[in-house]
Amino acid sequence: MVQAWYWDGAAGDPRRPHRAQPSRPVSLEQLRRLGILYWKLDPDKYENDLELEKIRRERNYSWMDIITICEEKLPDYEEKIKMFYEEHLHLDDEIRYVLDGSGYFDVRDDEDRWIRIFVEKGDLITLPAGIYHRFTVDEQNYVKAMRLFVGQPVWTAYNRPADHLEARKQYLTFLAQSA
Ligand code: KMT
Ligand code: NI
Repeated sequence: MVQAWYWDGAAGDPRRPHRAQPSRPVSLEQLRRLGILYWKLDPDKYENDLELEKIRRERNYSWMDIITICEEKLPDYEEKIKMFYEEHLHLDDEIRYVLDGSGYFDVRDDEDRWIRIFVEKGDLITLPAGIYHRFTVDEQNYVKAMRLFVGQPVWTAYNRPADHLEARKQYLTFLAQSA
């Protein structure tokens, strides 16, 4: 089960859990209302997994690669880590399947509060186009993830504010309807 909670808003190392106190957990149902999709899969058989193939076929997640985020393996590590944690949106869904390690996706809820989603080995998560979000590794400093994409990937991140973009407007329309 995916673990998610409201972020505490405290300064300091983003790699720490930053759980609001008292804790305010967030359910899968709440995440779904924000347009976030989640599956739990067996990451040890990702190269030959019918369940994964089915999801990819049904949702047209045709493109994929694998990224390893750790200081030794990722070129320009510090710079990329900083970019991942800048609040931004994309024109397309951000789809990640965690094969090893773990980290945090922070997403804005419908009242602009940060929800922190802990993703670990076996978690496949889709953040909808137009949602403001950011990512950080946790204190393990290590995550290996499959990046999936509908068609040819476009990695452009639009840092906030990006409210003029059509993807943002469409997402806000979606939010209003799903409330
Ligand atoms: C991104 O775009 O934020 C990343 O690829 C990092 C997260 S991968 C679990
Ligand atoms: Ni992103």
